[in-house]
Amino acid sequence: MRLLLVIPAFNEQDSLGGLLTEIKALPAPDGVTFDAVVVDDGSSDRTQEVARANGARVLRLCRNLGIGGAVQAGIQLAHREGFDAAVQMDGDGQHPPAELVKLIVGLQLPDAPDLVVGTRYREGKDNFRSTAMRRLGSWWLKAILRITGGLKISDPTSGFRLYGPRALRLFNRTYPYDFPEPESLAMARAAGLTVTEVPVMMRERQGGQSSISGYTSIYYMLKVTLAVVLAYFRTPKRPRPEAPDAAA
Ligand SMILES: Nc1nc2c(ncn2[C@@H]2O[C@H](COP(=O)(O)OP(=O)(O)OP(=O)(O)O)[C@@H](O)[C@H]2O)c(=O)[nH]1
Ligand SMILES: [Mg+2]
Repeated sequence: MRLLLVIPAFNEQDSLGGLLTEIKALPAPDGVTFDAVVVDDGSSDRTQEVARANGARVLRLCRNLGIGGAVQAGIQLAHREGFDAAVQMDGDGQHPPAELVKLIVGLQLPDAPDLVVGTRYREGKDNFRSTAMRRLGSWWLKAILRITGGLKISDPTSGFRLYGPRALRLFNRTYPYDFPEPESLAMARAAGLTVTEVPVMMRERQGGQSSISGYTSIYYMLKVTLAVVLAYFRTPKRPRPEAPDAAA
């Protein structure tokens, strides 16, 4: 199985080197080979140089497309070059490469899910501290996804995710522009894809600055809520089989 690691990075010069070093040191699981691509669309720091210096392939877009455009560019690359799957992971180091294997494991099962979300909230004890506002936002999105699409995902904003072949085909064509994670889950559901989750460890961003703060988070909640509800109306009204838990 050929896997492409898609790493969106916007001004992540402080974290990217460490992340890519960890990826290089990672033993590939049996039957899996992986390549990494850093998608940089207009960083004003040394993100691109750091990526190249650490041996990563760099997809440099001519203008800033936001996180959704960056991720979709990586997905389109995976699709065009015939990769079997892609894993999205943040360039800020929040997603430990050692956890990757937990996402991959389900793909090799006969009833492989189309999309596997790494969740930070299902490790028994919570392995990740986030602010009360973010937790509230996550709770709300979780509820909306459940009510509208019947999706049971405990970490709807997680950007640590695996896209199988059908998800690559879908998101090659269309992917949300900004704050894409919850909306893309609703889109996957609407398109009849199976979505599952596995518990993973996450950590704090290793440097740089978050793209979500202050007023953007209010816009985020409104926009994503509307988008998820609208995706529901596009959903064909027929029952869908549940995906097996990839951790099982
Ligand atoms: N290429 C590209 N990457 C982006 C853009 N916006 C954000 N990213 C990257 O997408 C990843 C996720 O963005 P973050 O700002 O860390 O969002 P987050 O992880 O939800 O927020 P924190 O928990 O505060 O880190 C990071 O690696 C960013 O560098 C963008 O416009 N273009
Ligand atoms: Mg982050």
